[in-house]
Amino acid sequence: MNKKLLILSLMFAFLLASCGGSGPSTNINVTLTDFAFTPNAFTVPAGKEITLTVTNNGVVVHNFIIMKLGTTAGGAWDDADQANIFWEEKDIQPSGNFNVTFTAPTEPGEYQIVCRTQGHIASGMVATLIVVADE
Ligand SMILES: [Cu+2]
Repeated sequence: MNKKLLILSLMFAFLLASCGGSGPSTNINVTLTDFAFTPNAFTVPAGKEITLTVTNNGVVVHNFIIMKLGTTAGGAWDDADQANIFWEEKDIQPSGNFNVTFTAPTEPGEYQIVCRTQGHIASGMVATLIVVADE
């Protein structure tokens, strides 16, 4: 009985350890749906090459746009937001699944990620890129 309990608590501790780590990664895996990024926060090391793996499980075209530090696209995408793009992967087709790389911002901070297709920001297609100093 005690042994079983010990094994169970060891398994639980292992589960916690394997799920809990949300340290910076140079890999981002994101699933796009109508209308969300899943997950909706990514932590990456500053200035490193990041591999973005995108799956669009929605039925419409989506975008993955990282805004410059200190800017957001607000409630809806408009032409003025164009100047505030740090990096973007545009026109991601439904059922698309691919990898692309980009260089993470060198300045630590929280960067907004949005989908600029009309109405998608308002529908919730917003995420956060958390850039941390590379140690
Ligand atoms: Cu979208």
